[in-house]
Parts: sequence; C-alpha cells; structure tokens
Amino acid sequence: MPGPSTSISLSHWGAFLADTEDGRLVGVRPFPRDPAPSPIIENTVEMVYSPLRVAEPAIRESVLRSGPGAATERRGSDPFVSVGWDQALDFVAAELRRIRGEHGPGGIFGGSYGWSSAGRFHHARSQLRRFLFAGGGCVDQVTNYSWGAAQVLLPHVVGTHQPVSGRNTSWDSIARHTDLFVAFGGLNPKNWNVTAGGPGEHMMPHWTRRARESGVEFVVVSPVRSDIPDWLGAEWIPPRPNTDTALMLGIAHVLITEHLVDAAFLDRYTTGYDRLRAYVLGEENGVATTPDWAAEISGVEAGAIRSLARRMASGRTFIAGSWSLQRADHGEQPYWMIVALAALLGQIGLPGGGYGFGYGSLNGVGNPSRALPAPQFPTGRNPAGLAIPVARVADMLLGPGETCEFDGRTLIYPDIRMVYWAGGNPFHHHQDLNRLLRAWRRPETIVVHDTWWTPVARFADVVLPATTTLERNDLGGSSRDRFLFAMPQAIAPVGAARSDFAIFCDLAARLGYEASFTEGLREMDWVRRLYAAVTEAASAKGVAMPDFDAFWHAGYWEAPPPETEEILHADFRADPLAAPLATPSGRIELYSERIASFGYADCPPHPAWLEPAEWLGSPKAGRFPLHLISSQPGTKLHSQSDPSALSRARKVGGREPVLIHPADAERRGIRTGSPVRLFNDRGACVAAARVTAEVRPGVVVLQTGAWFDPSEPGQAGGLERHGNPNVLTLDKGTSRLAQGCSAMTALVEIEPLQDAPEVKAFAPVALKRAVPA
Ligand SMILES: Nc1nc2c(c(=O)[nH]1)N[C@H]1C(S)=C(S)[C@@H](COP(=O)(O)OP(=O)(O)OC[C@H]3O[C@@H](n4cnc5c(=O)[nH]c(N)nc54)[C@H](O)[C@@H]3O)O[C@H]1N2
Ligand SMILES: Nc1nc2c(c(=O)[nH]1)N[C@H]1C(S)=C(S)[C@@H](COP(=O)(O)OP(=O)(O)OC[C@H]3O[C@@H](n4cnc5c(=O)[nH]c(N)nc54)[C@H](O)[C@@H]3O)O[C@H]1N2
Ligand SMILES: [Mo]
Repeated sequence: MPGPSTSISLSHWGAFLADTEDGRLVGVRPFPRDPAPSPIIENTVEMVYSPLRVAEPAIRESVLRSGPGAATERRGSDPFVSVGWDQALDFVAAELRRIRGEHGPGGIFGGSYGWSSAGRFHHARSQLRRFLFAGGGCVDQVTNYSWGAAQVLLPHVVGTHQPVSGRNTSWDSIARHTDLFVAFGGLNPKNWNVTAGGPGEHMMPHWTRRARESGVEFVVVSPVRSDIPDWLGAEWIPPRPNTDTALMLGIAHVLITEHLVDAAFLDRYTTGYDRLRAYVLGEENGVATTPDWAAEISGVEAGAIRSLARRMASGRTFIAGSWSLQRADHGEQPYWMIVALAALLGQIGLPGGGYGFGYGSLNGVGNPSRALPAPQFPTGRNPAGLAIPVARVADMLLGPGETCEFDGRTLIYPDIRMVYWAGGNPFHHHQDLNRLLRAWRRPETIVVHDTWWTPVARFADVVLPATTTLERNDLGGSSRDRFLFAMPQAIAPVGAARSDFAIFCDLAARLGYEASFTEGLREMDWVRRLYAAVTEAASAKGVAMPDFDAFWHAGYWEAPPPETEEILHADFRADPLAAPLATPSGRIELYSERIASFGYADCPPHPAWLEPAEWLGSPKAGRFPLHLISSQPGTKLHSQSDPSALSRARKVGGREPVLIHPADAERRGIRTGSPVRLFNDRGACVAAARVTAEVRPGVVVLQTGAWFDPSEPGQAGGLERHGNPNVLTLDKGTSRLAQGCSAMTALVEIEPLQDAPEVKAFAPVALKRAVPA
C-alpha cells in the first residue's frame, strides 16, 4: 500500500490507531475515546519489527538429524535450523499422525493455556484447540491461572463463579451507596492496563476517583502499600502474606461476639451459619478465632482488627478481594471467608454493599455496561473428553498413570507424547520452572507457534512463526467494555510469518480434515460469522447493531449505556424463593454438605484457617525468612513485550527489580541497585534490589514477566539471570477441591551477589541453514 494510511486495531492493553507509510507501520496513537490509554501500546512498532521475531519455521538440530524424541535434554540449548514451511508442516503433520496412531488423543497435550492476542478470531489458543478437537481430540486444560481456585469454589458457595468471572456490582452503585470499601489485596492501578479481549476505555481511574469524591472511604489490606492509588487516601493494613483468612476470622469473631451480625439475613439467605459460628467461637476445635489469635497469625494488631470489624458493621460496606488472594495455597479459603463476612454483615444484594472480586485485578471489573457477549471463536467439543486442571501440567508430564483429585472426582494423568502450544508461555506462567524443565524433557515432540523467540519457543522442537494482529484481519472486544472493534490488516506479514489459522488450515489439509476445521470459511468469512453471532445476541437483548459492512467501515461499535446499576445477587435478595442460588440449598452456603462429602482435609466444609505450605509463621521461615510475592507486571502483559523499551526501562542493569524493606535490606548489606540472588530449595534467580518501606518487613516483591533466562539452559537448578520469580514459586494445587495455582506461596532468602552473570534473555536466535542432502 503506497503512501500514508491509518487503521484501527486492538490489544489486550487497549485500542489504538495504527499509522502506516508505504505499507510499513510507523507509529500508533491511542483510541481517541479512551480517557486513560495504557502506555503499553507505545511498544507496538518496536515489537512488530523486533529482531526477536520468529521469521522462519525452524526445527531443533538434534531432531532434524536423529528424528523425533532425540536428545530432549538439549531442548533450550540445541541450535535451530531454518526449514521451509513445507518441511515444517510435513514434520508436524507426520508427528500428529504418528502419536495419534500409537497413543490416541491421550498422547497429545493441547490445552495450550495462555492469553494469546486480543483479536477473537485469531485467538491462538482457541485456534489450536479447535484444530486438535476436529482432528480427534487431545488432552485439554480446564480452569485458569487467574482465578482457578475461585472458579471451582464459588459454585459450591453461591451457585456460580460469576462474581469472579463476570458481572459484579458496578462502580456507580458503589459511588452512590458505599460508605466503606475494604480492598483485600488492594486496587493496584498497574493491573488496570489490561482487559482480556481488549478495552476501548480504561475506566478504573475515573470510577475510583468518582467513588472517592462521593465520600467512599477505602481500606487496603495488603502487604504492599502501593497496592492502592494515593488518590483514594486509603488506610493501610498490612498482614503477612496468605493470612487474610485468619484476619477475616478475627473480624468475624468481633461481629459475632458483639452481636453485630444480621441474624435475619443469615436466617433467610444462608445455610450453615451455626457451623461457622461454632468454629469461630472455638466450639469446633477448642480454638476461638479471636482478634488476638488473628493478630498472632497475621501480624496485624488486635486493636486494628476490632476497630475494622466495628467500622464495617457501622454503615454500608463493600468487601472486595483481588484475584491474587486465591492464587495461593488454600486459596479457596479467603474467598469463602469474604463471602461469609459479607453474609454476616447482611448487605449482599443491596446497592453498594456485599462483596465482589477483581476490582483491582483487571480494567473493566465493575464498569457499568450492558451484559452483551464478546465475540468468541467456537472451538467445538473435545471428542476425547480429556482434561486436567490447568496448573497441574508438570504433575501430569512427570506422573503418567498417577491420580489427581479434583472437585470430587479422581482423574488419572495421561501419558503425554506430544505437546502443542500456541498463544501461551508456560516458562512465564508455571510455578517451579526447574521442575517444569524436568517435565518438559519427557514428551517426544514439542511444537510451538509464537510471534517472538520467547522462552517457550526456545524450548520447543519445532517453532512456527505467527503473525501479529496487525498482519491479519480480525475483530475484538470484551464483555467488560462498551466497544467492539474491527481489526483490519494494516501491514503484510513480517518475514515468513503466517496466521495461526492459516497454519492450521494447511495442517488440517495434510491430515485430511480441512473441511471440518474451516467449515469452508476463510478469514473474513469467519470475522463476519463472529460478528453475526454478537449481533444476534445483542438483538435478543433489544440492542440493534449495524450490518457488518457499516461496522467494518466505521472501525468500531459502541453499546448504549446500561439502564440500571448492577448489583450482585440483587434478584436473590429480592426473592430468594423465586430466584434461588444454584447451590444445593438454594442459599449462600457457609457450610457445604457437598464439600463435606468429598472429605478433603485441605478444603474443609466451611471457611477455615489452614496454614499454607510456606508462610512467615512456618518452620521453613527459619531458613528462608522472606515471603515472595510475584504479582503482575505494570509495564507489560505477562511476558508479552518484555523486550520493549517500556519494559526494559523498569529493569535495573537489565534485571527485574525486587522490592525489599529497609530493615531486611540493611541486615543483609543490600542497597538499592545492588544485584541480589534470591533462592530457596527449588531454584535461584538474580534481581536488582529496590529498598522501600512500601512493603511490610519480611515481604519481597518480584513482578512476573522477565523472560526465563537460565544460566545453563536445559539444566534444572542453574541460576536464572533475569529475575523470573517462577524459579522460586511453589508448584502445588491450592487444594484437592480446585487444584488452582499457588504462585503467591513461596519463602525465599536473599543475599548480595558480587559477580552477577550477564542477562542473555533477549539474545537473538541465529538459525542454522539446512545443508542439502
Ligand atoms: N509467579 C506467578 N506466576 C504467574 C502469575 C502470578 O501472579 N505469579 N499469574 C498467572 C496468571 S494469572 C496468568 S493469566 C498467566 C499468564 O501466562 P500466559 O498467558 O502464558 O503469558 P503470556 O506472556 O501472555 O503468553 C502469551 C504468549 O503468546 C504469544 N502470542 C501472542 N500473540 C500470539 C499470536 O497471535 N499467535 C501465537 N501463536 N502466539 C502469540 C506471546 O508471544 C506469548 O509467548 O501467568 C500466571 N503465572
Ligand atoms: N499491567 C498488567 N495488568 C494485568 C496483568 C499483567 O500482566 N499486566 N495481568 C492480568 C491478569 S492475567 C490477571 S489474572 C490479573 C491479576 O490480578 P491480581 O491477582 O489482583 O494481581 P496481582 O498483581 O498478581 O496481585 C495484586 C496484589 O495482591 C497483593 N497480594 C499478594 N499476595 C497477597 C496476600 O496474601 N494477601 C493480600 N492481602 N494481598 C496480597 C500483592 O501485593 C499484589 O500487588 O491482572 C491482570 N492485569
Ligand atoms: Mo491471569
């Protein structure tokens, strides 16, 4: 395309205008309607033309030489050889045919967890799952890393996981009616950069300011003070990490003993209060969860617990929980306890009262909007009917034939021979990466599609280059946002990259099922079909949308504003018999007979304090006295665009900063900027110290996202050079109920490091050329 041109596009971190000049992307500008665009869009040009783009299909040298399964311990250190598309696709098709033939669908792992890109048709993970499902199925993954514990727990307690996955009480209701907003895990603005599927508007700064101006008072309960923006003037209560449940049980003790509970609400809307009450008062196990007891565990003074409890009972109180709370060992408990506290206060279903999750976790949570669905690419059904809870991937690869208890069922791990990943980065997202490395050697073949030479690409056997969203046509949007976006192709594919869809079309053709994979539709036909599904759903709700061509020409469509405030459980409150919850009792379950029937000691039938596997009160804290929090990165989405200037600007000497309290730093001779070694029995990494009283003593914070950079690739146990916290984290299910990830549960020690090794995470990958036979 000669001359200048502008088109609209979308990322998980916002919509933007893409400016091209003679077919080359030259700049991006924020979507003009976005009141608070994310700076992360600034990295677009740089990432599109990054020297780290996968430009050609490549196969690991040992595999080319000796065939599938060769020298799997050399994954991550073997060189890659450039092969043409035909050779690469022939190889992948032959492997799929071979493994399916020898081991059935249970030999192929295609869950492919990961956020992929914002465009909903070219959503890589959905494309892969559809491709594998249409070809006979695979082992899939269920739940997610974000809120896996809540997803399984909440249906037992309130009949649905909507309070974590979907619509919540809206900010206009909070601004109008709430007196006190208690934020467990905070409201950290860094997390408001992103919305899954992509936002047109970043609304959280606006809504939180509006709430404050309307007189809402905020309390932040978090080990990190900066977990709430200054403009909210919040009171800071810093518990030890992973002790929120104990703190809340202390609050419950005050509410119960001082007769501050709403007995009429408990009677009409809940079941099991007597059991929870007996536990709190010590009638169950001889230990009452008094404020003094809670203070001992959480490190928050008993007086502060008492006064918070009384304050919560004195007006309209909203109890919010961040998603991070449940990404910890026994992560089910703080969520159940938040629902229980809100039930004790009796304000569930009232404007500005009750509870909700994720307000500080994602842009768009509580954003007033109509309940319109986002476009979604249909994956079809997995005919194999096989799946594992998402975070049990290393357990599965290491333990074929072993069992896994999950929500009342017993699963048997399949024997995986082939792993296929597109749109996710397990060397970003999984815990205990040295253990994952050991597991990663077991499959015979690992295929990855990625756009860049990310760690997961570097640890594959076959790497296929995927386009970015700007190199293909798509549409995108999120149910948490008012806008739906056209995403027209702005530039030609970079290098030999192809869309994931195009790659799967060719593979399906080789395997003889192209027609069932594509249904005879090409890219733009699919984009139209996804749009049609959205218009149909909107029309069923009385919302008219333009025809496709008008939408595509306009570049976006904006839903009309909602007519009413959203209040979680309002219908149930209004008439619990006409609108019962989908729990066995139809009520909020403060005690669950169904969970009791599972007999899980690590998830008892009412919320309870269970010691996490590692925490500041555990014996292990003698050797590893610091609790590591590995939260989301502010300057990027997960590991995506880690090589960009914005992400690198936050690093110190090329490494991620680790926040440490002045007292902890001084004791170890650590100063701001010093390279430090973080370690425990699972692994070690290098980071750069940032000494700050923002964190409570005993707590260190290392954000996720640094591209995994092991000093000895393929060798588990070496020093990670870049500051990837997942070499330190614990790979354990939250409990047998939900098997969520326990990323926030990890103890470490830190020491100054003299000769820090050079970071090589962004070293270019030089492909070897195939020598003609
Ligand atoms: N310690 C710790 N670990 C955590 C967490 C934590 O709090 N602490 N949080 C967890 C959570 S909540 C999550 S959601 C996960 C996130 O984990 P992931 O979603 O796996 O992380 P991303 O970096 O977003 O991975 C996306 C990958 O897709 C690639 N990609 C992007 N677009 C395309 C495309 O169009 N096609 C293809 N083929 N590839 C593409 C990117 O380059 C990148 O490699 O991490 C989890 N891990
Ligand atoms: N910029 C940006 N935004 C993102 C993402 C990203 O990668 N980048 N990822 C998105 C995704 S996939 C998800 S799932 C969400 C995650 O949303 P969250 O899970 O809410 O986000 P985190 O940043 O992991 O954690 C929030 C805060 O919880 C606090 N915290 C940790 N442990 C505890 C504890 O035991 N008790 C208490 N009270 N507080 C604790 C930490 O100090 C941390 O800053 O973020 C989303 N938003
Ligand atoms: Mo997430």
